[in-house]
Amino acid sequence: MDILNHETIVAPATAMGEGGVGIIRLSGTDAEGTLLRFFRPTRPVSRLTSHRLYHGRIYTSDEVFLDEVMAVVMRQPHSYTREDVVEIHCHGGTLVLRRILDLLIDSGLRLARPGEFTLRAFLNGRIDLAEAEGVIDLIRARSESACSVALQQMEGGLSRAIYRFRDGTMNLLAEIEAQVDFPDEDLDFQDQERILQAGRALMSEMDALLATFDSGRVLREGLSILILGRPNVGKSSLLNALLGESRAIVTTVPGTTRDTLEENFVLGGIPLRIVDTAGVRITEDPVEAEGVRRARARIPTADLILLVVDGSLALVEEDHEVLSACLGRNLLLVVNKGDLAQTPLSGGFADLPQVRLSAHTGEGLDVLRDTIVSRFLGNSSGEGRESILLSDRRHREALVRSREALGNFSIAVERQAPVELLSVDLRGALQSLGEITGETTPEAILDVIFSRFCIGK
Ligand SMILES: Nc1nc2c(ncn2[C@@H]2O[C@H](COP(=O)(O)OP(=O)(O)OP(=O)(O)O)[C@@H](O)[C@H]2O)c(=O)[nH]1
Ligand SMILES: [Mg+2]
Repeated sequence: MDILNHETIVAPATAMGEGGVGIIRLSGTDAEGTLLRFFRPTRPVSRLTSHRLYHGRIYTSDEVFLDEVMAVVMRQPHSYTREDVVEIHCHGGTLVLRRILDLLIDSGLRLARPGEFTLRAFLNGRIDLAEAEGVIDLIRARSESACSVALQQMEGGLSRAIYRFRDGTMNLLAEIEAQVDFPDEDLDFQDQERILQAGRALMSEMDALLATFDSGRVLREGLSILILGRPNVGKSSLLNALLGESRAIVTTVPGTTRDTLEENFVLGGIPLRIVDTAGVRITEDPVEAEGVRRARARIPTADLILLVVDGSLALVEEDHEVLSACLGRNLLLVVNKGDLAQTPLSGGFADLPQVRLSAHTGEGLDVLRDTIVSRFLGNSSGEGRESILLSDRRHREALVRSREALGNFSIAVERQAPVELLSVDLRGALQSLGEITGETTPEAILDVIFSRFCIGK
């Protein structure tokens, strides 16, 4: 990506499809001039006032009428990109949008790349990188809690924490560098203690933020849950009970489910993808065998496996086979059919973490829901969360590196290493923190981050 280009860009800002209104957005020095070439305000004015919506019509240079629209100019720096931005609010039809877009591109504007408006907002210093990433997370969010996490980040919550770490590290660096002027003197004992204490305080704040990553990741990325078990134990019934609708076919015939079946829903603020599978058994039927293969293939990537058994029957060889296929994975035993007389669990099953329920009556489902949520979020559910969470792997890695550099710094201070060496670790810590907020992020990584955005954002 040519990161410092000043071309004026254009893109649809709303999804291309049918809708009440479709918005086309322009950004750059030619944005207003281009609008004025094709837009005729209903009430002629000598100059458009910034941030005011004008009613009018769009005509091509050959006087072809394209649409009745509302248009607004937002002059820099008070705009999303900090450049001159124009929005044309058209009727929301694919062809209407396409014809106006083509007109603007033919007149010399360039179609924006994914995320290019937000990239410009970042490059022009209106938002930092973590805030820009919050924007895309907000658009992609699949649960209320994921929305809250993204909003926090977009509004600078995470950035403020990172800037606090940066300021703390810079203060340490200033102290150390003041010593460089007196190279023959070591840090005296009092200086050393004070610096160590400040370093420790900083590291424990970092640790506290790092500790939020597991919850943050789960809320942002969601979880994949696999329902596994031998035929007829009630896997599809469990899926239906969790969804509250009759999604999967349930019959008394073992081997009913042939393929994997996926559904999304939200539990305690966590976006979940839950997968029902074919009952695991050895079978001659090629369709069912393929289903079993697909079920097994999901085991390595599931965040949680719900291993379902029929509590009314003694366990059989097939149940043990399923268990051994998911050993070492995050596993929860679901003992189903609790409405029938129960048979005690045997073998290794009795010791597994388990929930007893009835997919028929719904008894025990709440316990299952709570167990799933608390396994991933601890006791606090994701709903109504206000505190700042670290949710992005890239941010976490950078913060871990920064924390390590501070750890090395503390050790070096304790060992009374030469002051010149101490500043190396501190600079490393600052470099890593800057990668989160974008000051020191390599261009190639910026490319990857912004290419995840949609066009027009
Ligand atoms: N009594 C009772 N019967 C249940 C319960 N859950 C499921 N069943 C019955 O068990 C049979 C099998 O249920 P399914 O949900 O199709 O089982 P499955 O594990 O998906 O079976 P396959 O798709 O063949 O692997 C059906 O007759 C269900 O009505 C329950 O909680 N109590
Ligand atoms: Mg089934």
